[in-house]
Amino acid sequence: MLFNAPIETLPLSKLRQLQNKRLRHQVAKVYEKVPFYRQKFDEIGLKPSDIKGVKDLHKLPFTKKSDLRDHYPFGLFAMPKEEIIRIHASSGTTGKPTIVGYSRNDIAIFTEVVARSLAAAGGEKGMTLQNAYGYGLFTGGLGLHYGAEKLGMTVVPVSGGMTDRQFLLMQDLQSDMICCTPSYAQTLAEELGKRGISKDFLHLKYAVLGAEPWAETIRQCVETGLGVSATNIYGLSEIIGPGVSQEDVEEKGTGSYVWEDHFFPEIVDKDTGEPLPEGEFGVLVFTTLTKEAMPLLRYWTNDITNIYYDHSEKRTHIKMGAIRGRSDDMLIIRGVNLFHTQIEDILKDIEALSANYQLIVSRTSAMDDVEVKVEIADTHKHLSEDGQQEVQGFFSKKIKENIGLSMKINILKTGDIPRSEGGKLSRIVDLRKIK
Ligand code: DLL
Repeated sequence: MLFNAPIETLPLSKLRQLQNKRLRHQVAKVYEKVPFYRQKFDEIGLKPSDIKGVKDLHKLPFTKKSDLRDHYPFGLFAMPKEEIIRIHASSGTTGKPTIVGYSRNDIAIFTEVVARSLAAAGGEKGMTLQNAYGYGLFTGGLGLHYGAEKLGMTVVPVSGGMTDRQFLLMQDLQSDMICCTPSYAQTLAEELGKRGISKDFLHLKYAVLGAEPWAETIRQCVETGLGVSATNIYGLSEIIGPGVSQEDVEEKGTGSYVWEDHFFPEIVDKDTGEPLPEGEFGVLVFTTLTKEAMPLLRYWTNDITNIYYDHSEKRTHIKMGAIRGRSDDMLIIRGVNLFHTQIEDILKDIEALSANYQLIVSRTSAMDDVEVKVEIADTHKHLSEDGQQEVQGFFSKKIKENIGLSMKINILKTGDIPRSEGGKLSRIVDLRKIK
């Protein structure tokens, strides 16, 4: 179903006109309001009036996650604090999160794009949505919540985890749609079977899955296990949250529509930054066209995919393929973004442990597991068993508190983490295969 047919089917020439107008306005505004951008423009001798439309985007510099970090927390905001009505956050490369802010109008846009997404996924007014994305600083919970309400769905804000509760509510409230990470949907599918609950007792028809990479085998497992039709929802906090793009339930496997009247996508070469032709794989870059509180020009997502028009009858907007990987070392563990530097940040305050560590990521059943191998500090090499247990417990608690994930800790003797030939210690060993 189309939530906003006039926009979703706007002829491409009209869509371009709208994007060009919005871009000119956005560029002028960031130049005026955000010293970071003004300085960047001035450095390369670029004037806002040089940007006439999206064909001039390549003239603009990229914005990267490190720029957000360097201007933490509010340095890239284009509005005074009184106009900001909500804050969300995602993981940063250091212990500090990446902060994003929304004006009242930004929240209205967020709500609109999620409503469009849920309608494309099969949602309709009157249906019940079980929202199993985490509520809080993560954009998933509240993002889906507001969009579903706008569409007229009955939202059950159960948040993530608590599998028994999920099944109870699903049956008693007759939820029509569930949204959660694909790995959690897979867990639900497997647990349902284990508990001997027949999917005939469920009323579920649709699942809206995102926040981490997934692929066709997971789709099959979830669809068969829960008796649903599962579609992809993509997004990132810096651009708005979930609802940057969404797959249509009747066009599964052909890519996700990017709501390009608000978020203009480009694909660029990961090494040179040069724009790539339609269909080629590279780094996905977004320019926000309407964001007020924290507008971003050419934001480098680090996600690798491609974009293409498939000239489907339904909508005119461009589609993006599934995310094939990332061009940085961000891991996504059970939907939570993780940089290994966050572990480093915790480690540097624990005297008994050295800075030699390695994260081993694996997937048993549907869930991701992380083991942290860390070598004991030279100064503590004679630490007793009990002492080591205590350090292990403390480290594990700090990880849970700061990152929100439980990890297995393994303390080793100096030199016990294998080095490669050059003596290099790989920080990440990712044993997961996402098919
Ligand atoms: O994950 C927003 C979201 C919430 C999307 C709920 C979908 C559903 P962040 O925490 O900022 O935002 O993480 C953004 O997650 O750059 C991708 O690497 C990854 N990601 C998000 N959706 C997908 C997806 C939310 N459908 C980062 N497929 C992005 C693959 C995804 N990766």
